[in-house]
Amino acid sequence: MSTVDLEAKIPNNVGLRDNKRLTMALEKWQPKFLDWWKGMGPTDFNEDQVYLRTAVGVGQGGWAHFDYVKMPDYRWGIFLADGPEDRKIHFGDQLGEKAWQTVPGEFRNRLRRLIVTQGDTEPASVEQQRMLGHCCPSLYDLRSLFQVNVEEGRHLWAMVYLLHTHFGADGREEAEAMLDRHSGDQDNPRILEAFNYPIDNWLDFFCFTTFTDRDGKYQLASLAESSFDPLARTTQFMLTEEAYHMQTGENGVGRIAHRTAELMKEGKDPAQEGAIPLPLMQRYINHWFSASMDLFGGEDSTNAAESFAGGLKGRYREGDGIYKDPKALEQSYTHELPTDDGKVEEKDIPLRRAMNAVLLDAYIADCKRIVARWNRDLKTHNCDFQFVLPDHKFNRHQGVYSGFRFSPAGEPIDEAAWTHHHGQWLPTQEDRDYVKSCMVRVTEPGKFANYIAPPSKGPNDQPIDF
Ligand code: BYC
Repeated sequence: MSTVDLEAKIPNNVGLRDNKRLTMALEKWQPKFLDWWKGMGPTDFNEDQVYLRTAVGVGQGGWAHFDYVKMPDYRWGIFLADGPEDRKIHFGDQLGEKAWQTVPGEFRNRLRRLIVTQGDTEPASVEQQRMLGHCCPSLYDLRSLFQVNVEEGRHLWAMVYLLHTHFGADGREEAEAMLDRHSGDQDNPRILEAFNYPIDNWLDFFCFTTFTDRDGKYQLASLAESSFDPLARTTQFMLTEEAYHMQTGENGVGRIAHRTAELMKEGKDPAQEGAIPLPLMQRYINHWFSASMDLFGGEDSTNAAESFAGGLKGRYREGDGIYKDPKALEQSYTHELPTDDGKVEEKDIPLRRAMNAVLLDAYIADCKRIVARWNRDLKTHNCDFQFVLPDHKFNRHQGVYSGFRFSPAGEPIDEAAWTHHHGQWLPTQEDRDYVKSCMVRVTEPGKFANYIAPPSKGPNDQPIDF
């Protein structure tokens, strides 16, 4: 197992102590990162002591440590998961060859683009969530928010490490640019669309961490298969932290729905109690799920084909040997394609070109399991309402369905039908105003805003009023 240097200014298991040039470059970037955090992160809470988990190692058990820390003093470290010395490439054109420890020239631009795109989402999400602390439904949730935020900061460090180590001067420039772009900025926005959408309230936050962080899981998992070993090992370790973010989302949406169902069971109208009606929640689910599907890119993509062929990005769990053809040259993928006369027809494309769609399918199946769990809980309250994930064609802005209109059930519709109905399918201004009115700030230990049920336990197995 690699040694973790926890005493270093930048905790790491990548041997920074022995690489003075890299250490100097990263130590030059560090104050810029801190300035960004202080300006664009959860700024008003920088003097507070927060009970946070910090990564301190890469072993299976005991990889993290909990303690009180002021967020700007959080020890953002660089960690690579351990891996075999003689790892082999297990998919794509170079199947069976040795995994690369340095970037092959022919893939330099493509790899840099993937790393920059991944890295850009991390600070973007912190920026999107920066005001939520002011209207936290409980101290428990406030802590969770900050946990997610500092770990997204660490994920940025992980990508910056790769850029500084393997991409020379342009890598350093890209690392700076990630602090210059800002979520929602008119002139210099974040790269991917969903990372420019506002997260104004905790329902947005929990839907985002359920659906958008879960895109993160699938993208990181596909990069964790990469033939570029440092990228594979970096993203593998990021996945360890990512699980908590998705749990925060799933539990958060579940707790809001639970509270609404509880009130309904008592014969109360959630809208009169400062709680969130289930149809309104459904519209937020529709919004964040469809926005997150866009993050997979186009379903028919030459970029995806080339990334797969080059061994840069694999399928979900590619290394587990679950796919028949690790070169993906023999099969095709059947798409539903919209036609100009308002219908949908099936078309086969070579599997490699459908790699984004294949990853998206795995993601959708995962999201369905989450929704089924929420629905089971609603049933325990004798609630008839059930959440439904919209069809993959609904409300898409990227890929083969963008520019076409579909209902949540996946039926092609015309513009007039869309205009007439979309207020029933996606959050309206009235919904946003109502949700905003529910966002009361609660900071007494063990107390929760009326729209959300308490969790089953506190952080790190502490009591709920911790
Ligand atoms: N918005 O060939 P196409 C996370 C661009 S989330 C704007 O169809 P491709 C996290 C695309 O860049 C995970 N632009 O798709 C979650 C391309 O532009 P160029 C983040 C978009 O390239 C929560 C053009 O359209 N990680 O970690 O195969 C909190 C044609 O693209 C969008 C990654 O994304 C969009 N939605 O796939 C914190 C992994 N979609 O290059 C963190 C790295 C596509 O022609 N990124 N475009 O100028 C990738 O693997 C790929 O870049 C994508 C796109 C999957 C995003």
